[in-house]
Amino acid sequence: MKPIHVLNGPNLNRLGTREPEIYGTTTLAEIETMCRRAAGRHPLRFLQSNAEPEIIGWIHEAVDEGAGIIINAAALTFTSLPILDALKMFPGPIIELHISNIHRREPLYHNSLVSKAATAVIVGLGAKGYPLAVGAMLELIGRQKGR
Ligand code: DHK
Repeated sequence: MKPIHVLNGPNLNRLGTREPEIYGTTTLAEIETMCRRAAGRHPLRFLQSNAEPEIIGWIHEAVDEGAGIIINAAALTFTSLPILDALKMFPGPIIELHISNIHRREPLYHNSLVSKAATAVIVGLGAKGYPLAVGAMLELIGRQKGR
């Protein structure tokens, strides 16, 4: 079974203490546990980096061997054309995810480049958005397989 890639961008390794009024107090390790529980027996790669090139490398890895991508590119969502270009190479479903509702925040956070390649977008559900995205991804790849 091809894995689902869950990719996390800059500063998300600080979840738990980072601006809890916006991002809550759930840590990234706890989010990983929630994702693995939601994935059940389906293989899952759960990764975080503060470095754009590393995230691009993982998208390329998913292009070669992944079933689906769930991506919270954090601030790179609004700035990174290289990440958008990499996502455009991915043949499977892509779910863009944000813990906060970016559309209700400062205009800085309104124009997502990732959305231009995403199949679907989840925002504002807090850490719970992650296991929900995994459940949705299992359906999307199941549907894709069943086609
Ligand atoms: C996380 C970040 O780090 C911000 O730069 C985003 C996103 C929002 C989130 O809500 O998960 O814009």
